[in-house]
Amino acid sequence: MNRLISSAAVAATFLSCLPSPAFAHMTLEHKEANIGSSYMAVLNVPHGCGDAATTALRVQIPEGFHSVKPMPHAGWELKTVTGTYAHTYKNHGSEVTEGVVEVSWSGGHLPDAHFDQFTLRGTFADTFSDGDIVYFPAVQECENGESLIWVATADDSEGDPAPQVTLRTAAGTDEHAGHGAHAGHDMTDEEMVGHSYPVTLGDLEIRGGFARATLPAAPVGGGYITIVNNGSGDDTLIAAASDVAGEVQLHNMTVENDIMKMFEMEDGIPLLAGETVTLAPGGMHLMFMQLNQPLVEGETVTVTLTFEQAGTVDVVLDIGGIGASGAMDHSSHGDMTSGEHNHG
Ligand SMILES: [Cu+2]
Repeated sequence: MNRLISSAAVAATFLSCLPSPAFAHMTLEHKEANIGSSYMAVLNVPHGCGDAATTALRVQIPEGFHSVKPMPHAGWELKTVTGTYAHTYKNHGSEVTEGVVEVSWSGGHLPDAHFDQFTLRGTFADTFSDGDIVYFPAVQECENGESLIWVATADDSEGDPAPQVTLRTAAGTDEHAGHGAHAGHDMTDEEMVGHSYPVTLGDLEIRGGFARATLPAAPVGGGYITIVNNGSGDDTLIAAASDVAGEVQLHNMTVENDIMKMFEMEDGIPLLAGETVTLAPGGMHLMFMQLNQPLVEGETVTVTLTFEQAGTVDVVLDIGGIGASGAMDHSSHGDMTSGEHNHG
């Protein structure tokens, strides 16, 4: 009944689910940075994929780290992706609304026996709070076609840990402790709530929709929703579709012998009367196959869901960070005491 997904592309994306030997992780050389100051992000690449040499490194720039300039690396092709920031930042008095959101170095050859550092410079916005941890999700590609996916954050155990830096209030500027720290956000209530809204279709209520951002050229992505069946009869989510993907499949994950496997739920997702079903990272998910565009943090993706009984409805999913763990990422805007700036 359930068919294991064997696509190499999918396997590569979820390689990080495999238990890895006690390798050193990709880290940032400088573990702390000052809020409102420039920071030299030096990424340590400690090893290849097994014995295979590293041939590319892609790094996603976290929201709030603006005015980014990468350092070229001899023998590697440097590329950047620019985009609009989720917020407006101040840099030496002028407003910054867009900039580099992703950096890649490719076409190089770093043998497993060697070690290297890749560097970019930027500025942490003064909207951060003392103790915030900021992640630089990264994907390391190797000559054997394998990838190491360094995207896991503190509240999300999927994948290998993303390189991280802890932010500190620069000496002598205590204003960040107060509400003034948020002055740069310019957030309205609507923006905090996000674009995703509950949708009612017959007896079904669909809410909490979000997707995870993908790296450019990533073939697949994941989407998540919560479905409440308020009716007295059972229903089944039987299909999903989206303009951004050639196909959207209904997936689940299981762990067999410590290996996480993903499979298609070919009979659909059962929605029993009176029950709530949550699609969430690590479990059931909407799988965007053959993505024809990257899922960009801060944007939305519309998914058409088809139910056996209730019919068809469109839902809007907010696109969170590459390691987003839920639509609740939005609520953290109002509570900057949470450790992570995950500006959805
Ligand atoms: Cu999947």
